[in-house]
Amino acid sequence: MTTRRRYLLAALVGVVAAIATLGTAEVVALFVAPAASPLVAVGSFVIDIVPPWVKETAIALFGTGDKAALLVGLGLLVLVLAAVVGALELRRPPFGAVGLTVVGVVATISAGTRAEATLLWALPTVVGTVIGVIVLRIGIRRLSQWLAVTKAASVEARLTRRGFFGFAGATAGAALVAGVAARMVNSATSTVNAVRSTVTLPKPAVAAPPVPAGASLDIDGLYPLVTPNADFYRIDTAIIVPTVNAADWTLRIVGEVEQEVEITLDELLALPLIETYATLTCVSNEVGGGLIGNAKWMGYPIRDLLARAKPKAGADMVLSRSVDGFTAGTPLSVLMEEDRDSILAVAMNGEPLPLEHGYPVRMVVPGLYGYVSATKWVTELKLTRFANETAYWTDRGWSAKGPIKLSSRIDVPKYTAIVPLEPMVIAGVAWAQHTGVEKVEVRIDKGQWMPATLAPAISDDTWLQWSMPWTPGEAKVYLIESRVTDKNGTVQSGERVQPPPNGSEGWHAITIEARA
Ligand SMILES: Nc1nc2c(c(=O)[nH]1)N[C@H]1C(S)=C(S)[C@@H](COP(=O)(O)O)O[C@H]1N2
Ligand SMILES: [Mo]
Repeated sequence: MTTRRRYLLAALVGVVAAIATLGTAEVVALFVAPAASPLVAVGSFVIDIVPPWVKETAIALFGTGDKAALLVGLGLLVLVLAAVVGALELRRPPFGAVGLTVVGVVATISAGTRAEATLLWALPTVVGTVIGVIVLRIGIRRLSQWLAVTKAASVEARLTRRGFFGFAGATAGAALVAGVAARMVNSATSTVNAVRSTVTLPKPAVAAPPVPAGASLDIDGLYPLVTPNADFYRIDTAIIVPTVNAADWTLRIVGEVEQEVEITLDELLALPLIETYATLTCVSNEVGGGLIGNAKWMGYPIRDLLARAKPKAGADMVLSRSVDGFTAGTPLSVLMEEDRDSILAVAMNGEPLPLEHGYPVRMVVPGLYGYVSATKWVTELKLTRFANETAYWTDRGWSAKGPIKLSSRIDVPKYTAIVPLEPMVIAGVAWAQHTGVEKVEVRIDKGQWMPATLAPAISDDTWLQWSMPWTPGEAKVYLIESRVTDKNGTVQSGERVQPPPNGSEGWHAITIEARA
């Protein structure tokens, strides 16, 4: 084989390694952030660092195609670098791999300079580069095995040749398919995020009551009273967060109604919206678990929209459906209650819903577990009957109706903490949505229940924080438990119950050690 041909083949391996790098990075970016893709991050970096005259020339040359031109330019650069890396690896291993690593590090650093970047943003490029190096090493080894066979017509030559092309073809093919698919999802997510960031929310017609003074205790380790969106638990069946084009979004009310109703997002936003705080809880939350969060929601009362559709007598369930096919069955009677803020929410803590939490519209029903009420990316409400229909989780063994069970959690001290023999505070949260918390008690080593001090709740639909001063008397291990009583007088049961089929029960219990 001619030297030229050898290097062309080595360059081909370099290109396959580059495809593997970028394809892998796009797939990892799916799980990190779409803008953490090296293509996007390095492209944005280049736009930021080039001197103004280059930008002006690019715009003069390519007009509005300047971004496309930049991407084509970057693509060509990648091709050339890839070819060089492949050739280098054939001639002087492992310098090709070293070269690829250097390019990866440069791309990682430039991605890290983005304003929104977090440490996680390094992940797509780093993982991509590692995979690229592995592909490069294996590819060049296969090529060398083939090149080492001196008799061109031998069986061995045919086998090693096949091995080489098989590896290169399969790797490039798989990386291309996965990479292109991931790129499409990433760019859809970026587009929807861009649209979301231009949304101006209307002022609510009815603002949420102010958070009472003293509702938020200043205790280290206690979770915030209002959960920041970025920390809010996320539970759904979507492998990829659905991207909904707000301009096309509509909600249809169908089924057993006198009058089918369809509403666009602009129409929904023009209605008098209400703000309300509600603590969402997942039925899968274990005693003491974190699948619970409290936010300020803004939206339109579902009962007012249902009133337009005029549900027929006999309908007792609203089956809500999401763009991704998820369904939840909510009792119609609960949604119609005048004193319950069941809403079609468009905002969470003063921002349009984050994509993961249902952008552009989701349901929020205070007092019911998420799986029977909190449909995200909702597009349809169907009036029907519990006797006729089931929903996503009820088909999988969970109860048809899911009122949230009262519970309490100890956040401070952390379980297994080691504390000094000094005055300290025990603190946590307690909830009994839509009924309200009356009392929280704490007991140590199964002694007397002692009342905790309650911080004021924002409303009966939210959790509240509680605390109790305590001083460990001696150096030993302590068991601390808490229980809540709601305003109906129901006391949280100490009997341990697993989440299926309708929510966990039992007292949260932690052990800590006091040391002299
Ligand atoms: N479309 C859709 N909506 C959904 C779900 C889902 O899987 N798909 N999960 C539900 C469940 S089980 C819960 S607990 C809440 C969680 O809402 P969050 O992710 O905003 O915390 O969403 C509900 N809405
Ligand atoms: Mo859930």
